[in-house]
Amino acid sequence: MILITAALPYVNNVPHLGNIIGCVLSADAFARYCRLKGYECIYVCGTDEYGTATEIKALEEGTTPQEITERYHKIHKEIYEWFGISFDIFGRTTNRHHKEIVQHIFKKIYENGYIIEKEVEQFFDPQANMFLADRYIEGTCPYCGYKGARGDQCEKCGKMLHPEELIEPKSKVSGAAPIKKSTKHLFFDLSKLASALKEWIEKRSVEGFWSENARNVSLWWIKEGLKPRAITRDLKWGVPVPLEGYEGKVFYVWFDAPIGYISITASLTEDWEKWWRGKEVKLYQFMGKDNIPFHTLLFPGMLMATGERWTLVYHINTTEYLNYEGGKFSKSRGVGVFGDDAMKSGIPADVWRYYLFANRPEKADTHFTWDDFYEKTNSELIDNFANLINRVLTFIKRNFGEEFVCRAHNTPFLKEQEEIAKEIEECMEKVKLKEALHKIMHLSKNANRYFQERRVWEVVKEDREEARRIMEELGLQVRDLAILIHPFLPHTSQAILSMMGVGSATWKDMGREFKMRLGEIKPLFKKLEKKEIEEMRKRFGEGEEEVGLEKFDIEVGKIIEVKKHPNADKLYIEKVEMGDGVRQIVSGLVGIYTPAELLWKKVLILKNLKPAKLRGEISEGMLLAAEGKEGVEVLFAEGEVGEKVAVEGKKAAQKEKMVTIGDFKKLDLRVEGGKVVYKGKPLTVNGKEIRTEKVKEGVVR
Ligand code: B3M
Ligand code: ZN
Repeated sequence: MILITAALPYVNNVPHLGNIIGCVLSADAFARYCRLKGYECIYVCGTDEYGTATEIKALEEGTTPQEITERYHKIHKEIYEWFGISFDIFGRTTNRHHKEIVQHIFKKIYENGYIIEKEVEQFFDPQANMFLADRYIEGTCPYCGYKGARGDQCEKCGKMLHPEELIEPKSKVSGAAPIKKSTKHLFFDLSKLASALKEWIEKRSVEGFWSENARNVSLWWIKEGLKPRAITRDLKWGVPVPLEGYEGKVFYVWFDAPIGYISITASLTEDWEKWWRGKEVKLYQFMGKDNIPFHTLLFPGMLMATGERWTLVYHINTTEYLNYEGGKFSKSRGVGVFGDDAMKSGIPADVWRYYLFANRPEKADTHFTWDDFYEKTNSELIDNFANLINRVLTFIKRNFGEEFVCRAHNTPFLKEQEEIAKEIEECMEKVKLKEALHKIMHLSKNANRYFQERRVWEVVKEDREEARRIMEELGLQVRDLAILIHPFLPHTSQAILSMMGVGSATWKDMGREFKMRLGEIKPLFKKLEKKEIEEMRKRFGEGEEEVGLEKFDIEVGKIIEVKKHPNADKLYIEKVEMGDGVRQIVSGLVGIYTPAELLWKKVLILKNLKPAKLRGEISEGMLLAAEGKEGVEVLFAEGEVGEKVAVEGKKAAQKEKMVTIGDFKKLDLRVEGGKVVYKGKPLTVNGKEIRTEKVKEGVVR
């Protein structure tokens, strides 16, 4: 038995192409494959509806969370239907079974001693009479002076913040100044499960063929030490906490959301327990990479802590990000193709599906570009695949009539194709979707070549029986391709089968004799036109301009003086010797480094940053530091003062033009495996890579 889930999308936004391929579409291909194979399986998904984001959105729009969730649930459902996603159920976490199952699981965890209680101080909005999550507090950033900085992060300079650091903090809900108030919360003590989880992950990741990344990320979290996680919130919109003294509090959305998989299954069938508590079930879960720890640690940990028998994830399938024309999708800026746009595009769902699977971000981020979309659709999907179907069926009908029996012949051509079909099956079993699709296209290419090489249009004039035999092989191929392509392009698969008058076909039918009754043969797709693509490109935004390293003047400087800023607790004022003289830099390193740890050190300075006054002191540039889970680490450099950074031996060129913090953020310099990299390539000074000691993965800011 196979239980398939896709991450439950938050209910307060419209999914874009990247969201769609990341979860529901990928899981759909696998679910369709399982059904073709005759496996007993269900595919469960639904909207994730509780939590702060929904409650706040309702407040902002002057409506109720119920209304918001109704509206967005409908939007999601319509989009997925249009794409042909074959859920057995697309439910909601607000279903009538949810509360009971969430509370049951909580009670078990509580009884078994995994819950601790802590009194914490939290910001409270006295006017709206509610506690505030960090990101609902706004104020001025202490680092760059940006006025609309959020309590968790400054959008302008990208620094991680605590609400305490904001200057003149205000509640985003009412505008009132937040006050601190103490409140108690429940924490789920995952640390008690660390060794059980480690043992389970080590075993499960092998039998369930997890990606390297999913396994490593999960084990890394355990190695770093699992900490108790708050599982309650001071909110109204959620599942109530069934414990005395916790009236008015609800469960944190990441506690109740995964249980949504279970409660939505319960909404589908009374027999839900056979899926979630039975022995023979393999659970396949699809999601974006940022959801990994919730599905490999938190959710399995919760289920383990009940001491009851529950189905734990077998195979986890994750995707990286799909970018749009070199930038990010953004509904608010009108950039990128969202589900509702695709519906209105006039381009059929299967064309989108083909492109998304062919470009599925499996091991690294991939990019949606209109040029690539045009190219892949016209040359791969249409010239290769659709064209084969059309020429074979047309040829049969014209030369042999509407009724035609395709027999399996023992030829080298069919042998070779059979081998490829077997490889496709192996890929599908291991959920290697992109590779499987690639092989299907290969199969179709071979068939086109066979048609061409055998010159049937000539053979049919001299040796009708020989021509018939060749067309029987090719007819068989067309039917088999219709089966193989079904998980990816279900509408197209159906269209091919119905042109051949074949009611339905399953995986077992492949390679077997069948009879076709040809009806009207229509082209499967219409080619995309350059003009149409240009219009789409304009309509959906050009994407963001790429910001290259050459715009940034980064060089080695030596700190020759450090003192504390007279009016800011977090800031130092440094004098730095650069290639062209000494300049003053202000940086927020108090509490992270002592002055002695900085003095006389060589560091990297972004020189052509627009000078800014920070609390009255001028800063002529920025001292670069890495920021990651481990904290903040200054990038110390080994080169000579005045030496520029380079990538692959190429030094950044231009100087004159000033850049902003925002430009620098877009550059996306990061730390990967303890090295500073730009687009995956190490940054060097004087031929030496720039390394970090503490921060192994993070961003440079
Ligand atoms: N709603 C996050 C997301 O959509 C979250 C997934 C829940 S899965 C149980 O990425
Ligand atoms: Zn800032």
